[in-house]
Amino acid sequence: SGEDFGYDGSIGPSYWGERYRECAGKHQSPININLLHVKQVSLPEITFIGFDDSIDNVHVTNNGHTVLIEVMNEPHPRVRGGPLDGDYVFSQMHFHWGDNDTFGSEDKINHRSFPMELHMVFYKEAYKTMAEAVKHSDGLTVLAFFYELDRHQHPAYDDITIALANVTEPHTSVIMDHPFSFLNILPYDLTRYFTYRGSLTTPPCSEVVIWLDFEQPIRLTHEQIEAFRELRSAHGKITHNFRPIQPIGDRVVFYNID
Ligand code: 1SD
Ligand code: ZN
Repeated sequence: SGEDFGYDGSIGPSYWGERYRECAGKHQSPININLLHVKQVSLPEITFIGFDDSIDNVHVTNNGHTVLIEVMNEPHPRVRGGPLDGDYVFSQMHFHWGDNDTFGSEDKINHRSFPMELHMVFYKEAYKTMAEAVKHSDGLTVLAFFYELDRHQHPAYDDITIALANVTEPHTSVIMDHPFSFLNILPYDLTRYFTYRGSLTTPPCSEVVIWLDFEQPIRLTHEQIEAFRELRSAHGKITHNFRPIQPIGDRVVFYNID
């Protein structure tokens, strides 16, 4: 169908540029981060607002490409500081994964893939809406977190796993049974991250994203990651939903450490 994109065959990433001009742009995401080429910086501290709140009425949706976690109640969590100018308001979070645990992340570090990646998407408050923000080069920030394997279950992910089992069919949605806290699902160290200018990793691939890739991975078991691979699109199981890396071109990746 007309608006559709996918990760395989004639609707796969190498064809996105034909229908969506920006997907063939020069500042696309994801990228490989080469640690030999990053520029070390010490940016202002990031402030995470509402990340430790207990949030009710959180919706979990299978949109046919990934699983989206959305906050219905106001005020939404927000971020400021680091490389950001002004406040950015939470829009949604979602995940990218691969067929098995050896790949699935979008960005890579020294060509290393991680089995899964979390994207927390925020729009710049000054632009008022997501629709307006995506028209500006500093319109969005995405906080990206990598996953790695652990033998111990991460208890904060139990509620997500339960929700996943109830949204295996595309275009289905559930409300989480328990309050949800952003901080609980994130790694401990939020001070070390890479940041660069890039794009949405899905069509229309708009070059409007200030990416922040946190260095410390989140640790889940193989079984916890498997739960994501049970989700279905209109074409069958969503076994993988990551875009391959794109040329870095003239861009610089900054590495923030205190
Ligand atoms: O893939 C998501 C897409 O679903 C949508 O959330 C978009 C923001 O409107 O962002 C991309 S991504 O670049 O965060 N992968
Ligand atoms: Zn994403």
